[in-house]
Amino acid sequence: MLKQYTFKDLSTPTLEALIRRNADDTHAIQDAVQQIISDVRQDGDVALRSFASKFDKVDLGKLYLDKDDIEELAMTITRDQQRALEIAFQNIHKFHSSQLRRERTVETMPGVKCWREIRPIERVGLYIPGGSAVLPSTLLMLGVPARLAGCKEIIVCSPPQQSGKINGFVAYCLQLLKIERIYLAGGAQAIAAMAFGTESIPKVDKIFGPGNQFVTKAKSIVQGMANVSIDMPAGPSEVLVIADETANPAYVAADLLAQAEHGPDSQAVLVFTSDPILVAVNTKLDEQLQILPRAEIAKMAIANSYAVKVDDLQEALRFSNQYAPEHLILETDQWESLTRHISNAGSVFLGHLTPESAGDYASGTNHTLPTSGYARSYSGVSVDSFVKKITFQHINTEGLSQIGSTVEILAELEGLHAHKNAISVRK
Ligand code: HSO
Ligand code: ZN
Repeated sequence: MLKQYTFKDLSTPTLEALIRRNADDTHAIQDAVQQIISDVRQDGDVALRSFASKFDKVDLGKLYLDKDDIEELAMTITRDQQRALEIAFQNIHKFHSSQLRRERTVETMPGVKCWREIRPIERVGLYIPGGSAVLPSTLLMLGVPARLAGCKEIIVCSPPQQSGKINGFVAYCLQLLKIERIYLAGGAQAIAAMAFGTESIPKVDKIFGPGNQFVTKAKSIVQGMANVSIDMPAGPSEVLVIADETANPAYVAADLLAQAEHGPDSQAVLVFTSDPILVAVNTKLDEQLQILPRAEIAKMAIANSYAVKVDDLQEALRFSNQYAPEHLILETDQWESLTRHISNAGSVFLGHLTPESAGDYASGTNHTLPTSGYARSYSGVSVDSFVKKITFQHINTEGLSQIGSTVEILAELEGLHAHKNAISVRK
């Protein structure tokens, strides 16, 4: 059963508390992660081996698997499974290919030309979560745009299984992406390794990938220390479903549970327009939970979730825009007229037949998205995340005479005479 609130009865502090998530008020996560980071910085591979034995219950020699191991593991999956991964790969590739557009040169004044050129980030680090669910789909979501961008070195880290290997699905995705090595490191320690480098794992320029609260915290800490940047805070996953009388309660419940099964700290929020919807969704939640293999995890996430009653769809969007969900699903016939009112969301799923699962795996959009309210200011991962755009300019004789006095006056008013002289000396 979802806890229930009514939007118009919420006081400002209650509303703020409701939309706040993963706050780590006690700094428990921060402290644990700081320790892991300093251990990896200090002891490199030795620390990684000891974390693998503590967290992943495996004693590792070599901290990576190469082409031959990957090939062998990839052969363990069925042809149907390979085919499904190939279709997902192709759709993600098709959608992301459209993102690399060249911009035109702009002549801001006669003889003054400015433009931008795209360059790949040279070394990128991709984090593929393991833990209770291994997510080969995440490797496709990060690897495809990294390849399209033309990144020279793609470092992949994922926690090892107890066998000291990775699963066959991840191995097959590595093959699709033509990546020949995977490093066996998980959690905050993998993030620290990619940020600072160890004997085995190269330091990267930018770290990508979703993870639990530890991974997300590690990303935010290292980006301030190691001359490394990150894609975004992509922490525990969340969904907000808006449902009106036209919604099918079984679909709504299924979408909430698809989110809830990710982890106990996931959040699934239902925004509904009349009481019978909530009653029906709660019934379907109970029914579907009974046959869900990950019911225990999903139940914990549902306990960490809630439902909000609104007067109408406009009010639903007011709440949703404040919550800024990672995923937003509009389960209403009215979805078309609503989209222009969406101002904060990572990825949006429209109508009754568009579950988030489609985007999680195979429709083509990226599933690495901002969580915890960061959709207010961040976009999801795309090819853009893997490139820099460098500005260029060229000024000719005419341009210098056009722009010269403007720059001289501005330099003078800022009291920066060397700046002024860099123009004057050329005239
Ligand atoms: N919902 C997750 C992505 C995912 N789901 C991977 C299944 N596998 C974060 O967007
Ligand atoms: Zn998912």
